[in-house]
Amino acid sequence: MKPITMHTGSLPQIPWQERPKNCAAPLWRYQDNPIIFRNPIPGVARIFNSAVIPYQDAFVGVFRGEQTDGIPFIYLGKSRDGMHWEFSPQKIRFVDEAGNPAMPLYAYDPRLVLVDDTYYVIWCQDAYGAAIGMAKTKDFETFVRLENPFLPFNRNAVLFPRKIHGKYMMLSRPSDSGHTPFGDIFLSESKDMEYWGHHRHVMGKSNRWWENVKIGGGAAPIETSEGWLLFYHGVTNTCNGFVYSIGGAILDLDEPSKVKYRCGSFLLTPEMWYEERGFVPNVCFPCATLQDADTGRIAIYYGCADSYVGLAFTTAEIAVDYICAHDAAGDDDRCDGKR
Ligand code: BMA
Repeated sequence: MKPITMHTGSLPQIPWQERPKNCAAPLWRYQDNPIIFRNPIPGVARIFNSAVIPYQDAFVGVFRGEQTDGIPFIYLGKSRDGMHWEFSPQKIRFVDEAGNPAMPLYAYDPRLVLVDDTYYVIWCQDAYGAAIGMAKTKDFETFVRLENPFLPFNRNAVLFPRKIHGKYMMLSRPSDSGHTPFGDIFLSESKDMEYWGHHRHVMGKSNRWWENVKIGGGAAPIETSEGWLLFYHGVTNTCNGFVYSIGGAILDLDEPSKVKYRCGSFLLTPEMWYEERGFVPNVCFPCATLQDADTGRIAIYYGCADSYVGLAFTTAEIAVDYICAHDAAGDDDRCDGKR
């Protein structure tokens, strides 16, 4: 195995379970999945596609809560161990810079990323069609809205955890306003977290069955000695609808629009009851990771069948080795994505 290091902090309390004996897969599921079931709080039918982060010796998270009226919003959760969660009964109240309410019409698929000393929440919302919303917080009590970074239609915006060459970096997936039947991952940069430009193509759908319809960024990229380790989702179509699998790629550290390695095989695909059965069957949708640089451990949080939250594990070595060993990156992936 290559000596892969993660340029992230120590997290000795990371949720963890050893790889089962005889497991050849690069990701293995937590044996007590799902960690969040249906009807988690009054008025919320399902929590899934959610993101967590370490905070003050414990964990916090932003959770997609599908209300009983069918409208998704984001709820705050707290946990001591990253597996058992308590949710605020009220949706997160976003405000503007003056402290006035600034709620989106709806909000779903949140990501949560710490850059410098500020936590950013990025989600999908309505802005005359599906688009990206953003807010910042330092204390998980006050959430201040930022300008929407991109024009509609767009989904799956994922912020990098540090600036590169002095610029904030964000992945996104231009789309349509429905159940988008296409989609590639793009990279945009910003000097101030307000104006985004220098858009680059990172990678597109492929001719491999599990990601031949569309792809989208998942968890915030993890900085490793080999490059930015990205867990993303890849989608195929069947006579019974879309199937969402988890894929993996490694992006160039200095120029992340260049893909160094891209795994030709999925890392995880729906096969457990909570992934195959639910409100939308056959969905594994990664939105966050936790990682411990000391041990190389990675815990991946993923939405299951638009109904539950699941946890899967890997290590930096196992994930990077698997992606490199099954590399299928083409010229279109390796180039800088500028045309
Ligand atoms: C996508 C998003 C996700 C969802 C997935 C499967 O378009 O809306 O939130 O998990 O579809 O339904």
